[in-house]
Amino acid sequence: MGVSGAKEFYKGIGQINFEGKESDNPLAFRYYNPDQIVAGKTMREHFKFAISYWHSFGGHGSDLFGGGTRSFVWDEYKEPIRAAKNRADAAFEFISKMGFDYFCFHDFDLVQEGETFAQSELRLATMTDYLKEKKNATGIKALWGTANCFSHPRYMNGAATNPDFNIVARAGAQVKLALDATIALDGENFVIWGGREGYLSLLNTDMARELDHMAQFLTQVRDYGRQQGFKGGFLLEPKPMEPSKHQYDFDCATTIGFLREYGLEKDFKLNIEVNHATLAQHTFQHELEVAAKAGMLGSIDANRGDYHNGWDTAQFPNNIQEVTEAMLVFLKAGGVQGGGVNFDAKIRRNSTDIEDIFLAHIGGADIFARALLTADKIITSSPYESLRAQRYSSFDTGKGKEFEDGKLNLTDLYTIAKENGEIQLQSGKQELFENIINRYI
Ligand code: XLS
Ligand code: NI
Repeated sequence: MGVSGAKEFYKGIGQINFEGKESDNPLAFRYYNPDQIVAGKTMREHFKFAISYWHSFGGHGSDLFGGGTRSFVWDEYKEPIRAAKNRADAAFEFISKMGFDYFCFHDFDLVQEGETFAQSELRLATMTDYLKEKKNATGIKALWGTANCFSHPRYMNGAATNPDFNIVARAGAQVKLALDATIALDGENFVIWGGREGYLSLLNTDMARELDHMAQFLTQVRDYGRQQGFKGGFLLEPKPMEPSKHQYDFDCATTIGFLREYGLEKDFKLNIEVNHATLAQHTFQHELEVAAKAGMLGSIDANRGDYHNGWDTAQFPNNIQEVTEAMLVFLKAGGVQGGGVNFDAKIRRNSTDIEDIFLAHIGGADIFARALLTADKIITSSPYESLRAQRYSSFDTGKGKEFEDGKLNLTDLYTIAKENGEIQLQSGKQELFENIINRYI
């Protein structure tokens, strides 16, 4: 089958367009207007929305208690390359119909892993060429690539942190090929998610040695990529647990500390996922803020968790409060550095209509767009910013300013406090801040 994709997979669904918030059409954007300018950039540029290849074209809906509920037309061929090309055709059709510009992939989302390493290498090379043609024909780009170093049984004790060197080497080989594919596809970033880089039990784990190995591994990945001319960002994706009991990239603060300890902070940034943040007992906006402060806000994996479940449900985003607060941080940070917003989200197991995947992405894009518009209004026309600044105004002049400038020692603080006498309480005004957010939503 040619690159143009002779076959139509999403029959009966046309181009998804912006129709405005009064539209009754469920297959239209109500807030996401790609060319609309907000805070100096178009929405398209702010978000760089990406489709995740694995959930959207590989997720059949299986869970711990049952198999898949969706059978994809593009899986009709048993022969792996034919099936993979079919899947790529479906992916590019879907992304084009959504009007998005990007996709994200694992090596073995593109094609089924082979029986041997050599066979996998060949398959991957074939599919990279095929995707390159499709990319050139459509202009749809790779936001990031990554290697799946967690599904195969060989990685049950970890990949880069496996206690068996031969597995570490195998992971290295796999990452090399995934990075080669990403570079060949002009991928803008390379992600590493360490789903099994951690432990199931600390009793059988030499944590210090494993962390050293992980750093050594990432250093070699970085050096190889740069030698091959890769200029994009390397991104670590924090997640505290699942599938491991404990994962080393627990949250943003932990991951930043790790990167700095091993001198990797110049090349690596973070890919922040909403449901991973909440699994770590943080909010999404907290994680964005931590990364932004460190200059490491690289990219976003958009989804949401469930208030009542403690696991990674990876639902499509639809919590306007959460995303609006996140967009406040996003706008103030000047957006993400080099990355975008990848929908690392899956439709529910009982969502089995062909249109459901469209509805999910439309909802996700609309929530981000609406939140961006709201956050921009809050910043530009509400008292939010000035109220917050006001809380710190005692540091703007006088002794407070001297403290910030490092000109006061502990004895100076003692003298000032003694002279001050009793201090008047200053309200935190939390409810006022909350009301302002709600007013603009
Ligand atoms: C899983 C992760 C995964 C990464 C890519 O929890 O979010 O999907 O984004 O390996
Ligand atoms: Ni993710």
